[in-house]
Amino acid sequence: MKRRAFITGITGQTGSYLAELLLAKDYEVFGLIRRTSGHGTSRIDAFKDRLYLIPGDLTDQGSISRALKICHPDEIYNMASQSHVAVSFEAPLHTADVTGLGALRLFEMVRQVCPKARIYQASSSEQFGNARVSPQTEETPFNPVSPYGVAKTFAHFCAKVYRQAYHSFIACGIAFNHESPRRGEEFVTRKITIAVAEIKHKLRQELELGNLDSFRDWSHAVDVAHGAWLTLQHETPEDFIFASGVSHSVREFCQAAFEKAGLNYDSYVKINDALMRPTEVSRLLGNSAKAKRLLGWIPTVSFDALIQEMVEHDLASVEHSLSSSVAG
Ligand code: NDP
Ligand code: GDR
Repeated sequence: MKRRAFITGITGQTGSYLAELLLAKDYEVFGLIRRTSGHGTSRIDAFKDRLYLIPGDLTDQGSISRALKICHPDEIYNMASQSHVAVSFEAPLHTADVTGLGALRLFEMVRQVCPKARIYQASSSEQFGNARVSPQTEETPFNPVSPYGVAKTFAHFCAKVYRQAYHSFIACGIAFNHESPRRGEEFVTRKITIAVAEIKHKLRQELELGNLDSFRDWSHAVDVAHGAWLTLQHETPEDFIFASGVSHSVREFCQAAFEKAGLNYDSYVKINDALMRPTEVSRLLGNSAKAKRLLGWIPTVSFDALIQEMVEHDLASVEHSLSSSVAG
């Protein structure tokens, strides 16, 4: 019998890559999908006919329970969240409800409906906040500085409590920033690569950014999706760091992305103070030694190759829309 996986956040960046990976491994893939007024499935449209999509929402406990009863999963990947850190300052209660309580609702419904299922919880390097230790490992204390970071830390500790109290199989992947051509357009890397493509084609003249001097440890979302799957194949539910082990500033990302298109970022980037956050995580660097040792996880895409792929993708999509508008 085929293994069954249930993915929350299947329409998001990492959930969509994970769905493809699981289909390639011959799983039956179910996904929780929430109702929106628009067409929110662009990342999974190419393989949507091979998925089973169940309407629901992490804020609606009944819909989670219903979905679990429909799909009887062996593995559950909780990728859904209000995942934008800056937005979490504007909508802290919503963020707590989806990202924090939403995870707990899922853990509790799984305990009641299908207690043998294995759960992957998408934890985040934002939980470290301004960590006092570098690089960060699974043992580094959490010190979150945003409503998003607090909500993810709440979910992470709930996972731990359910493991201890009920022997639930809930494993947490503490992922550092991961990007791709499917990254949401409001995150800094994608905002930059789209701007590079539009500036190159003279559709605009500048890019407004906030803090250029924060450092992030960037990987490819495909590698993190692979790490999530490996996490649930391990015999015991544990925490694993998924990171590249190299940290770069937003400025360095910007410089490299503009250079890929033969441009100098300094001529186009303007600082807008309104894009600064009330509190900022200034530097993150992850140590994935445990994931490498116990799971055999290896990040396959370098910082440079990631930027190259994103810039090429966004240049191609601008060129495509320009040629369609000429043809039309
Ligand atoms: P995205 O923001 O791209 O995707 C978020 C997903 O959650 C979307 O499918 C979205 O659905 C869904 N979602 C949002 N609110 C709800 C809700 N109330 N009920 C059900 N589904 C909901 O995130 P990523 O794919 O980049 O990240 C995946 C997970 O990993 C997230 O939990 C994120 O917080 C975490 N994470 C991400 C990192 C990164 O760098 N990308 C690093 C560390 C952790 P819709 O399409 O309808 O909006
Ligand atoms: P982050 O990612 O907050 O690390 O959270 P984001 O890309 O939003 O910001 C990275 C850094 O860039 C700075 N920055 C800007 N950010 C955005 N979004 N827009 C701007 O215009 C801008 N200018 C500068 C930010 O201040 C920050 O320092 C991501 C999310 O995917 C989370 O869900 C995930 O948990 C963490 O990564 C790990």
